[in-house]
Amino acid sequence: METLFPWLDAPTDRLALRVGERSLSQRELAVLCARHVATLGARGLAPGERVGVWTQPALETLIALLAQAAAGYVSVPIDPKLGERELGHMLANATPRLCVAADVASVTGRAGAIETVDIASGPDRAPIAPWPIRDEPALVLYTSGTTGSPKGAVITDRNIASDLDMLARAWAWTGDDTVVHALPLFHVHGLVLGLYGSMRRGGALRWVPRFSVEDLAGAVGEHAATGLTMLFAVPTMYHRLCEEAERAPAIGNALRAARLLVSGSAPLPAREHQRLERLTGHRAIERYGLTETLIITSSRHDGERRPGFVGPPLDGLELRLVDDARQPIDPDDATAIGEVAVRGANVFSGYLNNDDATRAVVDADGWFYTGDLAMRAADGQIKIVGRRSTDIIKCGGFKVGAGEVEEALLEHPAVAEAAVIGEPDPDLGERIIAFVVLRSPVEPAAIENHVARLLSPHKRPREVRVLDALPRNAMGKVQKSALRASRS
Ligand code: MCA
Ligand code: AMP
Repeated sequence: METLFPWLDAPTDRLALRVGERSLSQRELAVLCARHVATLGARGLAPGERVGVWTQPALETLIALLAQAAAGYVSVPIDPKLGERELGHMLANATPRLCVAADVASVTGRAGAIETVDIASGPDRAPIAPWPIRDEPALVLYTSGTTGSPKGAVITDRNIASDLDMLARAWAWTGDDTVVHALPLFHVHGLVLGLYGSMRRGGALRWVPRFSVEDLAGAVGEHAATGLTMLFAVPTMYHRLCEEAERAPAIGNALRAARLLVSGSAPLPAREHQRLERLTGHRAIERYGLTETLIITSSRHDGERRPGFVGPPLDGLELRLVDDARQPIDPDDATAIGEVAVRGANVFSGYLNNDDATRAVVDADGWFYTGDLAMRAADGQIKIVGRRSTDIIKCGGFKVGAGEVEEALLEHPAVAEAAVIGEPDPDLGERIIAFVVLRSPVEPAAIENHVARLLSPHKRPREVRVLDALPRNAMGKVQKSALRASRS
């Protein structure tokens, strides 16, 4: 019988998790996981049911997310910084029976009628009964589209296991590795790769709940001094690490001691890749994926790490580039651009309560269409060159739909029209810029605060520009290219 985290049946005294000064061995973690599952059971919850997890910066958050995956519960991770509009949508869509939190007091009342209880607050119980992988839901992760509210991607235990095992082969990832990261736990990168990846291999995770250059580099240096260490980070974090390492060689030296530096969630500019190598001696491993597909390409631990490329497809899935009619383009033409399509056990089972959205991205043959445009070099390396829709913005590695921000702007009584674009930014990759036409005078700061109340902090426009009119074409459609051109 295959389980997600095989060591849970026979835990040892090896380090499993560390957050700040608190650490847990596998044996201690197994006890706390069992206690958490007993807590859910005492509330009448059975495996297969959805449980909201407030992803607060505490060791307990990791315990809940691990225990629930190990015992067949469906976790719905909730960013504690969600604005009220997003939170309301998510809870109405996922309808978790219960929420759990490390610090219940700080979220009291936020989930409306849904009760929130302490993680692992029950009495000690027997170990978790081994739960076989059955291709049943394990996670609902919310991800933005071009319009409307975020969609809940349902990811199964089989999706997680298959993707993590392909990555283990690509990176020679074993139980001897400690992963260090400072990523949030409500997305694939920090949760599936960071937590579930380390735990599937039987290795350790050092989680830095709030990113700072010093804390992250310090944690890497500490673990790398005694064992194999991989750093998982988004390009914005590598950018900030490099900026500091230019001034403080200790930062570069801490990273130098790692086994692998892995970058993903957004493009790592070739220039940054080369700067990172100069400062740390490491060529970063770049990998590419989506919430719905998990990771689908990566450079290999023993292969070429070519700046500007995201490596070849992982062994074990099918990837092809297709034209506008979703027909494969000539695989031998290294200059042809096509949309990335992927098929395999890693592809999600659909969006929760949204079959139309699922049908729009998965065809009858099981191919998932990513919306990303790419070229494939003669040796199979993939280069991401853009997106089909310019209404998707990647800011600090977070995906933000322009439409969702525009809807929030339009809810402000003084805003008559709104258009949102992503503008290139050396730190964030892209920064969110809003253009508005007003029906009554108001300070741009008031509009920003209004969006901040409704949506997460990373969806807030960095700048709100007031225009007399939005540029529109003959059909009345806003010309975002003209807005973009007005900034350059
Ligand atoms: C932000 N702030 C603002 C505004 N915007 N304040 C005023 N006006 C605004 N418009 C605040 C923020 O809330 C924050 O406040 C402070 O300004 C700094 O913000 P920022 O520059 O954004 O930096 P940061 O908060 O330090 O965040 C940078 C970050 C973060 C740590 C790199 O973007 C991050 O954690 N990214 C990871 C994203 C990720 O995990 N993506 C994975 C998706 P305060 O300091 O008070 O909070 S999964 C995926 O994509 C696929 C599968 C994949 O490939 O991995
Ligand atoms: P998300 O919806 O947050 O899962 O974001 C997925 C998107 O992030 C993909 O469709 C890509 O556009 C982008 N992405 C992830 N990794 C990379 C990468 N290494 N290079 C370029 N884009 C990336």
